[in-house]
Amino acid sequence: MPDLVRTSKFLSLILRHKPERIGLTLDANGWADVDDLIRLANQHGFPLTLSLLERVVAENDKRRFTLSDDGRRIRANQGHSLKVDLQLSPSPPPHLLYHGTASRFLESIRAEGLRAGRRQHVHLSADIATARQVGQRHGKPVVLVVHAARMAAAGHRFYLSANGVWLTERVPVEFIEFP
Ligand code: HQG
Repeated sequence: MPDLVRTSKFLSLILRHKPERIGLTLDANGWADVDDLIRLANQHGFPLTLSLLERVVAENDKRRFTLSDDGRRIRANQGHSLKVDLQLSPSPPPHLLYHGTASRFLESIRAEGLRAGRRQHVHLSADIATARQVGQRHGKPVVLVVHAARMAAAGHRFYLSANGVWLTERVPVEFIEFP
């Protein structure tokens, strides 16, 4: 696996799910100190350098991570299972958004709508192609249409992550259009 991909996967694990794996702590907003991260990663056998980290932030296909303006802190833009407050402001969503899932989940989604599961939010895409790629990770992809503007009118909040993923707490079944 190329270094950048391996580093991106490592950073996703540490900055979204398990910082304790290397003895790191994140602040309430999900930020980690860059020097601590590099030192602890190396202590735990992952060869991380500042230049590798900066390349992952700049070149990552989904722009998964952000460095603070002073370059001293880093966090994941979305996808956390840890309870962190990304301090995103609610944004009015487009009329329609899309959710990529796998066919084997459909029966359960029809019964209970879309749930965040172990993550903090349900992830929605602005375009069908992206949603299809997300669904493909889980099996035979299916793209669901989410009536986002109607949901917002009914009081549901939407957030746009720094890397363009739409987030909401849950999607009740009446707002989902199944293929
Ligand atoms: C499904 C990637 C049964 C849901 C992507 C999904 C995304 C249900 C799976 C980000 C359900 C959760 C997140 C219900 C939802 N019953 N299954 N009621 N409600 N599901 O991985 O959206 O590469 O936690 O459809 O680009 O697939 O990591 O979420 O299939 O933005 O940066 O439960 O991960 O980004 O799977 O993906 P996940 P996701 P990264």
